[in-house]
Amino acid sequence: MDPPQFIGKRVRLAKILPGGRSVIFAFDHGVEHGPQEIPRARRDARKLMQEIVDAGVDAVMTTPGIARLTWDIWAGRTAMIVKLTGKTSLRPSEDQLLQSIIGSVGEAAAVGADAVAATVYWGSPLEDLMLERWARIRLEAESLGMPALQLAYPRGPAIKDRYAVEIVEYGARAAMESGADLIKTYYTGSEETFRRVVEAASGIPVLMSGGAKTQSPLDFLEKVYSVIRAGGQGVVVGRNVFQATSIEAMVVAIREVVHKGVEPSKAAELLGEA
Ligand code: FBP
Repeated sequence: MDPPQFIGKRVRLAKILPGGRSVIFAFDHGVEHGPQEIPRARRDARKLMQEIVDAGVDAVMTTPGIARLTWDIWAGRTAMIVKLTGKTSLRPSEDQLLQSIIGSVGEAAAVGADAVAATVYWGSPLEDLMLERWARIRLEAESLGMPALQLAYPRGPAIKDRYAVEIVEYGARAAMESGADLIKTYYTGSEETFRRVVEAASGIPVLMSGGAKTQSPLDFLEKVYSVIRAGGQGVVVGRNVFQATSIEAMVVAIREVVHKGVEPSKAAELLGEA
C-alpha cells in the first residue's frame, strides 16, 4: 500500500484541481501591495472571502491571518492554500528580493489547509536563503501529506525581462526540480511560449499568475485560454477578479475557459461588458 503522506498529497491535489484544472483566488495583496490595491467596498477580508467563495473558485491562496479570520466562510466550500512567505512593498528596494516567513506548516495544517505556498525569487541575490526556506517548508508539508505550491518568480539584478520565455521556463524547471507540487508563474505572452514553460515543468501542474488588471476582461480571458491550450492547469488570480465590476461574473467566465475550454469571446458574453 502507498505511504499515507503520498496518499494525502494526492487527495489534497484532487481537491485543489478538480478534474485536473483549477481557478485559484490569490488573496495576499494586503501584504504584498497594500490594502489600497483592493477596492474600498471590498476591503473587509471576511466580506471579500464570502464573495469569492460564493462565486465558486476551486481554491483560495491566502495569508495565515486571513485563513484564520475567515475559516467559517471557506470551510467545506473551497480548498485552502496557506501562503507562508510574504513581504510588503514598503521595504527598501534593496530588501525587495526576499520574502519573510509569516506562518508555519503546522499552523496551516492546524487550520485545515489543503496545501501550503511559498515564493522563490529565482535569480535573487538571496536565492540561497529562499531555497533553504522553501526546502524546509515543502519537506515539512510533505511529511503531513500536504502539497506545496511554489510561486516561482524569476527576478534579480541579472534578469532583464522577467517575462521572457527563457527566464520563465527556467524558473518553472527550477521549481519542479526543487520539489514543487504546483507551480505558479508568469504568463509569457503567447500559447507557443507558454507551452515551453509547461514542458519544462515535465508534468508538474503549471498555473498562470494573474498579473495587473488587463484593459478589458476579454484580454484576461484570452491569456487564460492560451495557458489552457498550452497545457497549463489554470490560474492563480487576484486583481483581475477583485478589481472586476462583478466578481461573480468574472469567476464564472474564467471557470468556463479553464474547466470547459470555452473560447474567450464566448466566455466574455457572460460579463456583458467585454
Ligand atoms: P495577481 O493576479 O493580482 O497578480 O495576484 C497574483 C500574485 O502573485 C499575488 O499572489 C501577489 O500578491 C502578487 O501577484 C505579487 O505581485 P508582484 O508580482 O507585484 O510581486
